[in-house]
Amino acid sequence: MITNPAFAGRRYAVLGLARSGLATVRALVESGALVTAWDERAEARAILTPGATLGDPMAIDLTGFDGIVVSPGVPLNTHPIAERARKAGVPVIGDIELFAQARAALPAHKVVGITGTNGKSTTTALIHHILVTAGVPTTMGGNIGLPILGQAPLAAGGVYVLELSSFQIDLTHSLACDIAVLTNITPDHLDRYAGFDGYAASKARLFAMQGSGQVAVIATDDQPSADLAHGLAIPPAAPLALDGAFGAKMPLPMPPASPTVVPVSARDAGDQSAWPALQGPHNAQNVAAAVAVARLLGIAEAAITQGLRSYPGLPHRMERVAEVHGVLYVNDSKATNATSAAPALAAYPKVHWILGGRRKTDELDSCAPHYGHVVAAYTIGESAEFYAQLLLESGIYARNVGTLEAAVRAAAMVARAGETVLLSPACASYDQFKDYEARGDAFKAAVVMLGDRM
Ligand code: UMA
Ligand code: ADP
Repeated sequence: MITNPAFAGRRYAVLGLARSGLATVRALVESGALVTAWDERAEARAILTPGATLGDPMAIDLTGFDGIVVSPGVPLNTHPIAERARKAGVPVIGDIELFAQARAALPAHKVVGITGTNGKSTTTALIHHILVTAGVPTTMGGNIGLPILGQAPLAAGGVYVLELSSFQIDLTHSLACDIAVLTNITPDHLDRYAGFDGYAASKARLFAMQGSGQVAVIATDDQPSADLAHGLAIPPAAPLALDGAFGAKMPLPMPPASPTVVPVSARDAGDQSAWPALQGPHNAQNVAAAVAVARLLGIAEAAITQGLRSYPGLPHRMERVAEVHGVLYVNDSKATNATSAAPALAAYPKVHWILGGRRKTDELDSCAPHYGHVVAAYTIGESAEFYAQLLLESGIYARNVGTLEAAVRAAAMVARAGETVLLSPACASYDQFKDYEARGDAFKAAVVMLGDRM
């Protein structure tokens, strides 16, 4: 667990008691802080850590609190806690900000922070794997599912590899990553932001927190990412002189220095044939970013090569589940937007495509170039009818089957040997499942049932 003696005696309210909230409460209590915690779900409140007290930050007096630690899943754009905290003058922060504040008490280390719409987890896990291969003390955490405060502190010389979602960046104010990485920016999470520009600005804050001597590794394959790299690379403008009182020119403070920008591209990755778990153009982008980071950290080329070869892949990302009667079943539940479903469609020539859920956009434009690979589509969840109609209009045989189990059964009835049944939903899971992992597990369970029946 990562603790910080500087937290001792401070008062924190914690809102949200799932993975990140629980780890936060434990780390704060262990650090000697006074913690009042809450979750809207009674069952989450029931497992409160000893040493903390229960209290709803919407109901208690917030005067004197040092921070309100909010889980990334709490929608700050609509939740009234933001306004209540502002009125009380208490900062709203997340567990990553607490980690940033705890860094001073940790042995000498480096932090690599990875953000982007797609490819964050793969790039995070790949960098971590290369570091492990090279024998560097390292741990990974953040949006990848492992709260960072719950991890053991690293020995001197260690590297913390953090996957950071926009939600987590919004709750972070002082994390100056030694290396910050951007994989790409395409539309996502538009329910949480004021349009695409608001979402892109959230990603940009990770780099705004860096300073000189630190490095921004940015994949510049899409325009918004290229624009961000360009903006950082331009040297800060000379401070303007303003007319002060009595007509004197008043110098303004220099803007903070920017990090050094290292642009990378999917085109840099080279021959992918020796890396079984890193196939497809999207993984070329992830490899390019991870290799750039490894080189910046001084990792030997032999360890990088070995790491790329032996990287095992992550569950729920183009995960080969089983082959039943020559039909391959692939779980790509983590493809929660159209841009991330596109490479999965591109990867297989004859696809029975299961998609749908809580949709992020009203189009599937990035998937359209690969419609030639789709034998049939099976739509599920609250967007089932919408996407069935959209695909039918594009000339694809599509059927609203409602649930994931029904989709697996329907696809299994018609799929022929050599074809692929692919769950790559292009949507969030929250309409029918707890999260994308539960959806992927349900897919795998449905495939196992098929195997039993056949
Ligand atoms: N809650 C309230 N009041 C509210 C809203 C929520 O009390 O108004 C409670 C909920 O009941 C729940 C908790 O707050 O108990 C919300 O927790 P959470 O959704 O933040 O769940 P965690 O388990 O803490 O997971 C979070 C990240 N979740 C989200 O960003 C939605 C996890 O990212 C992350 O792995 C974890 O912290 C550890 O750092 C998951 C994710 O889906 C993987 N991320 C999104 C994505 O990748 O697209 C951004
Ligand atoms: P994230 O953590 O950002 O959601 P993951 O590495 O978990 O990203 O990959 C999620 C899905 O996005 C995968 O199923 C894959 O199909 C797709 N994907 C992975 N990397 C990229 C990338 N660089 N660009 C576009 N899509 C990607």
